[in-house]
Amino acid sequence: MQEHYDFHAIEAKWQREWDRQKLYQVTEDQNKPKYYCLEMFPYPSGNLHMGHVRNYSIGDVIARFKSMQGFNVLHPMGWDSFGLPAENAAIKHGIPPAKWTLENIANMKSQLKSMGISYDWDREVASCLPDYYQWTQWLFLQLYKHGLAYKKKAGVNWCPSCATVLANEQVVEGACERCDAPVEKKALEQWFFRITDYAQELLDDLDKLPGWPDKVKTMQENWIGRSEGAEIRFKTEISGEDVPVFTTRADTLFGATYLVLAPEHPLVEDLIKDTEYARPVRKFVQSVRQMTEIARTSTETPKEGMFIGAYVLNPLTQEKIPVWVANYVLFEYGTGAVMGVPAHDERDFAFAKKYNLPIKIVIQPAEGETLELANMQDAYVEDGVMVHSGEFDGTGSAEGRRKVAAALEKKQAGKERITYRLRDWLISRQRYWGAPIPIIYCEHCGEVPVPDRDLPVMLPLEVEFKPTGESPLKYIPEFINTVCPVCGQPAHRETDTMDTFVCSSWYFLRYCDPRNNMEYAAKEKTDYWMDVDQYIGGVEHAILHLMYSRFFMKALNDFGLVGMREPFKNLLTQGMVLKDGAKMSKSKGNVVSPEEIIHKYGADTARLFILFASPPERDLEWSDQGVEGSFRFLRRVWRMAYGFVREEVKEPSLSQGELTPADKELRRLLHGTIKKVTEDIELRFNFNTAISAIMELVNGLYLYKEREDRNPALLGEAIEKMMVLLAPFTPHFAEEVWCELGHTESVHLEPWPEYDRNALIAEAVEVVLQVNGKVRDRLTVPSGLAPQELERTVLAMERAQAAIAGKTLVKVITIPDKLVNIVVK
Ligand code: ANZ
Ligand code: ZN
Repeated sequence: MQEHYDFHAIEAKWQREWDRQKLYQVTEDQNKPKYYCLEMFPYPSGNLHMGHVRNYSIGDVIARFKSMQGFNVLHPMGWDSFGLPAENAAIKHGIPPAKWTLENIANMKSQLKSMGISYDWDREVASCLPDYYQWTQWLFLQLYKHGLAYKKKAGVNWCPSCATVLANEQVVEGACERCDAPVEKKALEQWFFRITDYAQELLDDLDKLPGWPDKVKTMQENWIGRSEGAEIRFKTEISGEDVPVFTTRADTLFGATYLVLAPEHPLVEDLIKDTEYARPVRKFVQSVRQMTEIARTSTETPKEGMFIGAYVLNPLTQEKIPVWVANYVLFEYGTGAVMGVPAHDERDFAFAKKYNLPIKIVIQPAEGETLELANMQDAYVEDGVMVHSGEFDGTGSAEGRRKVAAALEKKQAGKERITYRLRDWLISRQRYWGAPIPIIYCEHCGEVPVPDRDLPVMLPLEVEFKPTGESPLKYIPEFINTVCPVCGQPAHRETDTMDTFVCSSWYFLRYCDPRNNMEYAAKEKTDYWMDVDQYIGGVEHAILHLMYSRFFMKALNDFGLVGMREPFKNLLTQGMVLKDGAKMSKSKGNVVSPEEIIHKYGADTARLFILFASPPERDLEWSDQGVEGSFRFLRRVWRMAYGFVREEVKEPSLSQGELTPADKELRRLLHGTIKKVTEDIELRFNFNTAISAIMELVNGLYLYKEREDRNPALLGEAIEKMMVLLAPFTPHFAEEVWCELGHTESVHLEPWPEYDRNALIAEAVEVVLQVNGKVRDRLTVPSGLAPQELERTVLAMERAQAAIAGKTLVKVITIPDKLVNIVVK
């Protein structure tokens, strides 16, 4: 063994060796319990950042620990490698997206390898490669065939100057990120997945995920946005057409003084056609369409609206109320129309004040002051008692909602209804670097799915990015022109590609069977490995990625392709890596590069620091001293091991009977550490406290090592066990020392140590109990108790209590491990 801890040589050597031994390769093994440990696969931006390092270090501890506990652990890695940055790089630097992406993957892979993570690299997948996206396309077709993928016109962000569709992220304060032109909404044919079919189940099943953080479940719940209310159908005064509105407050129906249609509502045009309102309303509608949804729903945005010259009738009172259009009503939510109840809704109140619409109080507080119009400054939005509501007067709000809905239902003018905020998932992108949507358009046969045998629809690699802002696919005749699979006539391909969230909604299934070229994944393999036992990633994916993956799982289960309906049993969302209190980011210039740290201290030090500095869910403050401290700790352990290997003769273990009190104390420390580390990892993922327990063990070992009467066998056993405990955290270091201790098999194949319960119990001794100097009894107590501890222990014992019963305690004299003398009066 070398005196110097040469982490460079050690880490490189073991990485090679593990690769050679295929140490982390797994196959299905029915005789072992499985454990699927998964970290969110990264976008190959080119370089690992500390957030990645943290994510993968956490995952690696769990994977290694579970494997040592005897589980058959699946721990894969891959690349979420379609997406816009590759196209931007192509436009900027003229490098083809495929080349740019594959080079980045190669670079990040070698960085990942230098961290010594226990991935089964044979299962690596890249979503941008045909052997992967073939199955993304196949899954699209499965959804299509089951009616879950469909096309419809939808409003998209449109930059008129670039003549292109923009993603929401590319709209900065209502303007195009690239050219600053104001962004418009434009209706284009788009592809959707019908995730709303699963809205209720996606909500209900959150209750079946006790292993998910509550905050993530709450975010999903809010995103789904279930709202209970009623649909109420007003009728247009002249044509008698139905105008349904969605409301959560059917109890306020008698207070509706106007009705608002979303500007996009098709009825608007019907009602204004050939009237004097046509021109100004169209102009207004146009201006609202240009606003983004965020701007429209923001409380900051002034509410704007316009009377459109038509009236509707209240279904219960037949009262005639005016119809308006306004920016604050969204077409995509509910029915795209609302009844305006200014007295009981904040927005309606502001709107009515602004446009001088009547305000009618129809709910009074159950207790306290009665509302009066004259001094109302705000809407009264609480529940209360219905007034000015005909037969419903005196009814409480909650009951009133049900009764009004029932009355409407009788008249066939409404019913109770549940609405969700969740919308269908818009998956088409007018982009090049994504999985082509496998659809063909034929003049005779219409929309034709590409037959399975013709998959994948290959993404052409030789492309030119023209400054039109449109997808280059539109300019590649060889791509567009094809023949119809049904009639054999010339036809053309869909040029839209899929949202990259589609690729990442099923990658965890592909890992179960990554090289299968007959199926997306064999069911017997997904049956063995799924669900993911532990998923680890950033909270930024708490909504979309996790929701989409859950949707996929449910749909695939309905198609009979997988055996379960939820993909991720347990979820750990790790905190951010901060420097000087702010998130590490290029724009803030406070980035510490993992490569540099690994170069300077080695991967084990980097991992140890990150795992020690804070528990996984919390944010982690970067500290150069902390890194230095972790490095010093490893050197200290190294010196201990080195001293042992050099100086001590290895002897067979001694039997318990021959152990000195110091030996026993060391065993107590060792087994206490095993217990603590095991529980900290297993029950709480508290790697920081697990590591500090190991640090205390090292201190104890140093003290023990100084003793003349030290027992080398015991010391050796403790150092060995410590390497096993360190193996998940600092895998190269532990492996090297383990090897130097004479082992020929990897420490990572070692079973996780069990602690010895008996070793935890302190040894017992007999002490003499005296009362006023006279021997009364002999008592058995744990050895090594300090004087006050001994006093407390003895006084609590029944036999001591009996000896002093009825007397007054004066004082207690103790001699540790020997005697307790109680002085009484
Ligand atoms: C009348 C009313 C009276 C309302 C009242 C509220 C209070 P949540 O809980 O978010 O579902 N609304 C319905 N559809 C809308 C749309 N497309 N765009 C904008 N607003 C819409 O809220 C439902 C309430 O939001 C509905 O209940 C409706 O206003 C409004 F005292 O109807 B309410
Ligand atoms: Zn055809």
